[in-house]
Amino acid sequence: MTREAVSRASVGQDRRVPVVYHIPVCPFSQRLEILLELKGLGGHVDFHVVDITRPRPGWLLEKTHGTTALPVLDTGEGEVIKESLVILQYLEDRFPEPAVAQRDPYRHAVEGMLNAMEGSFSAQGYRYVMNQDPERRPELRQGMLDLYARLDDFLMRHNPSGTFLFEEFGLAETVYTPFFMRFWFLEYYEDFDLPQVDRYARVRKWREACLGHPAAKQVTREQIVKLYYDYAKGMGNGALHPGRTLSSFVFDPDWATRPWPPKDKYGHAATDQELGLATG
Ligand SMILES: N[C@@H](CCC(=O)N[C@@H](CS)C(=O)NCC(=O)O)C(=O)O
Repeated sequence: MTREAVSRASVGQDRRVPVVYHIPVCPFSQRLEILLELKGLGGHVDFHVVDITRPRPGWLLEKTHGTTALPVLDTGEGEVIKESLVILQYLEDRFPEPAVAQRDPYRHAVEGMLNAMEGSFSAQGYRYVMNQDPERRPELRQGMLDLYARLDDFLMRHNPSGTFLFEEFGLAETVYTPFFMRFWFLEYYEDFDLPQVDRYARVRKWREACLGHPAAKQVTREQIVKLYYDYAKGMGNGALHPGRTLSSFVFDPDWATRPWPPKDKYGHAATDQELGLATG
C-alpha cells in the first residue's frame, strides 16, 4: 500500500475529527502540520486560526482553562491537549501509520534525547532576536553557536555520516525544522549564520536537509522576516512597540504585499507606514 492509502485506512476507522487551534505562523503549530504532511493526513485534522493580535475568545479560554498558549488540540470529543510535543505524540499514537517517530525503543529514546534539547535551542534564538542591547550581541551569538555545537555533537555521536538523525526526516526533524526556519530572522536582523567550519558541518548538513524537505513548506523566509519584525524590536506575541498601532502579525494587509522591513533593529524603529501596515 502507498503511504496515502495507509493513512486513509487508519483515518477511515476513526470518525472523530480532531481540531487544532493555532496561530498560523507559530513554530509549535508548524510541527503538527509537518507531522500530518508526513503522514498524508493534511485534510484529516481541522485547523482553526486564532488571531494573536486580539484577546483570546471566551469559548477558547474555556477549553484551555484560562491558559493562552497555542496550539491546543481538541480530540473531537471535547478532550483538550496542550503542548506541541505532547500533541505530536498523541497524533503519532492515534494515526500510527505511516510511522514518523521511531518504533524501536532505543531509537525512540535517542530522538527523545535530541528533542529534549529543543527548549533551550528555541529560547536562545528568541532571546537573541528580541535583544535590544547592542553590547549583548557577542554573548548571544556565542550562546547560539554553543547550542548548534551541542546538536552537532549529538548527531556526530548517533549518525556521523548520515544526513538526518536516522535514515529519514522523522520526529526530531519535525520538532526542529520550524525553528531552523524561524531563525531566518537571526540571519536578517542579526547577521547571524553558522560559520562555514568543520565544527558545525554535521548540524549544518542536517539543517539544510530539514529546510529543503517537501513536508516543511508551510512558511517562507520572506513571511518570517516580515511577520517577526516586532520580535526584532523586543515585542513578542502580538505586543506593540510605542508609536505603533498595528502588530507585524496582523493578517490584513497581507504580509506578501508589505515591503521588507529595515534590517537595522538597533538604530531604527519602523512606523506602521514603513512596514506597509497602515492602509489609509
Ligand atoms: N511549549 C508550548 C509553547 C507554545 C507557545 O509558546 N505558543 C505561542 C505561539 S507561537 C503562544 O501561544 N503564545 C501566546 C501565549 O502564550 O499566550 C508548545 O510547545 O506548544
